[in-house]
Amino acid sequence: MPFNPLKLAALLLATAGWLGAGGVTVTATDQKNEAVPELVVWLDPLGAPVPPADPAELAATVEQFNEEFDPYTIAVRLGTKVEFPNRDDVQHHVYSLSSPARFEIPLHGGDETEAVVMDQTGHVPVGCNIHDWMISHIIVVDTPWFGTTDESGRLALTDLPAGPYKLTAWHPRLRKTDEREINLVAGETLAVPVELRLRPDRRIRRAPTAGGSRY
Ligand SMILES: [Cu+2]
Repeated sequence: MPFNPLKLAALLLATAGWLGAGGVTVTATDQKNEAVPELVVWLDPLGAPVPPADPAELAATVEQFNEEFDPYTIAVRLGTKVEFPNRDDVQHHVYSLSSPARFEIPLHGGDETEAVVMDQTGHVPVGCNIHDWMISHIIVVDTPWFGTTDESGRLALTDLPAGPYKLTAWHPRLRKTDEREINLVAGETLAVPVELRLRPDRRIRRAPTAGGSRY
């Protein structure tokens, strides 16, 4: 039989489709049917191993700017080195008393940076000893598939192997994580509406001189 490159290409495409990737789009709303931004979402494969991490991807940044942390919520993979650059000219004293990561780092400003490696999964709330209103939440997960919802409450994750997953959603105003099982089909994007009951926002408002609140 003569070699037919077109047939080979078709076969490869079919194989890729069979083994191929699916996606998920999360849309998060609260009890007032308003979009929920800054929701941390991650997918753990059920019955399949997670692919090993690329060391180059194990990096994240939580900066201090205008006397706030940015971002407010972030998911990182286990083993990620989180850098804390101080973009302000004032001093910050970044700390966490959490069990996955305990640290305390004085940062004098002018882009001074220190880093902490997140080597345990879980919730790492981060504060500043000097500015009580400053808070950030780092969620350390053992999967490469995670993110946070945008201003419209949406998050799209693509290129996941087809199969079953546990989808977990976390937000500082949730009483407990929201968990559900989903099944991803190759070549399809699954729409997952996530309806949440959020507690009132009890965050201490930031200094009036430093601009508006996020909520
Ligand atoms: Cu501070």
